[in-house]
Amino acid sequence: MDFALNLLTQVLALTFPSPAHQHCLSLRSSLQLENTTILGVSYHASPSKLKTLGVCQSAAGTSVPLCRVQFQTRTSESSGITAEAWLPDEWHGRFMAIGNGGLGGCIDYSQLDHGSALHFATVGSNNGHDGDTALPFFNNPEVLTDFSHRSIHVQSLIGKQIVQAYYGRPHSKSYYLGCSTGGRQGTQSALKYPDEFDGVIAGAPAIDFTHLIHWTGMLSRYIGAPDASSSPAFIPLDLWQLIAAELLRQCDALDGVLDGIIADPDACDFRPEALLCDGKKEPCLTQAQVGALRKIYSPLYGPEGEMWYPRFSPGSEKSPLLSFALSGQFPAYPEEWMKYVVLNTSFDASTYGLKDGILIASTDITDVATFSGDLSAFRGRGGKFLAFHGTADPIIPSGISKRYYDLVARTMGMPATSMDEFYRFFVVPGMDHCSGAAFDGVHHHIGQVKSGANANESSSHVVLAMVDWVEGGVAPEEIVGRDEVGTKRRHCRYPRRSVWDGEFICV
Ligand SMILES: [Ca+2]
Repeated sequence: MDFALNLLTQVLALTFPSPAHQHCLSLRSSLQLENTTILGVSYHASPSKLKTLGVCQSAAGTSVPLCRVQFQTRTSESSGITAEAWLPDEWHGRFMAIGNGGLGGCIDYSQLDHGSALHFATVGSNNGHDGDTALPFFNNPEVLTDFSHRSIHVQSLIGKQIVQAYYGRPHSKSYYLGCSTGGRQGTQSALKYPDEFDGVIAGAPAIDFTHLIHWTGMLSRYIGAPDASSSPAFIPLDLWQLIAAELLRQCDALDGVLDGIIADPDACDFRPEALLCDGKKEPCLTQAQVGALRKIYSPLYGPEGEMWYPRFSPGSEKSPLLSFALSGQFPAYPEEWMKYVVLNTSFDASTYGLKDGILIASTDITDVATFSGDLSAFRGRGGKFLAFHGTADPIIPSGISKRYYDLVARTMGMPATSMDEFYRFFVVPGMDHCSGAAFDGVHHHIGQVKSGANANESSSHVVLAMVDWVEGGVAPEEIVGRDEVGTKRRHCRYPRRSVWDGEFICV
């Protein structure tokens, strides 16, 4: 019966398309956009499974009635982006651009769905190349430029024109939502294209990117990659459970409550010596393994002793993403960066070290680093910046978001009370990279991704909180996170910290 009804609905829709449907399809012939080819226009009245563009995933889903526009825009003689605009029937007048992850190259379909379900006209692109790889950067700085900063700019420029053409009026306010590389892209947009967005939400940003790439390689080298099996410092992945338990023993209570979460990793002065083999306890760590841990849990410094990158975040050891840099294999990101961006085609991971970090930083011709502290133009046009970062993130430590906040405050000469006016950073205790958690019972739903646990009030939803801030002048004091069963926990804005006093409070 359902099937017959469904079929009837589809036949009727094809025979008698609704005005929204007809208007959507008319974009095929009416859209005239600079340097742009329209790849496809389709209308989806009910939740649909879609065939995707690119190589990252084969299918995606819509959840609200919308018009889908797929397009390609040239960004130079030798580069271009592939992008999609999802234009919901129930549009609240707002534009949203979404970012990418890793080495880019994947349209984030789940966030297109998230944005359009929140009634934003939402646009995402492939970041200028297909696939999560640095290979397309090889001998093509224009493709690297798209990755560094241009793809979000161009997808927004064209996306806003599509919005105007479809709805017959321009958007009211423009927003950006991204995490990881997406967090870096949002930060870069605020720095380089300050007029593009009224509100930027930057999660777990891959800022100070050149040092991040180097740090990822060094983490791996500390335990002996790529010849880990013969390295005395190698720590097999199953031994990390022991390290995680010892870290909790030493640091869980520092925030006032034994809950399996180290709310403030900065306060944790980990002493791995406690796990040294002494002939009595098993399992245990050798002197070489303890030495590797000391390096992993210390910041990374440059040749002059200058701070390059924060340390691995204590409390993130149970994450499934731990193996990203600490499997014993040399990680793909620094290896590809050395080969295809630094152009060291005879790259040898077994000699990777400081010299490579210097090379990565000194060959950054497109400013992929994204680590300027001058957001004055963005602030001057009334832009709002909302950052969030989980403390159990083993790929990008939350220390980098603190470091950036401090850099902006110092560069612009602003105390925290003035920073609050345009830049708020929320630390999310126990959250893994961008979302999720390494173990149960953690509050990690703050509206950054579409989830059944999202509440529809702005106090617990970063996107709605940003809308209130930009359009209502109501800045978020704290963000309330939720777990799968809806239990709440308050997440504090930096530099305040979350501590237990019968309940979680921000001090
Ligand atoms: Ca705790």
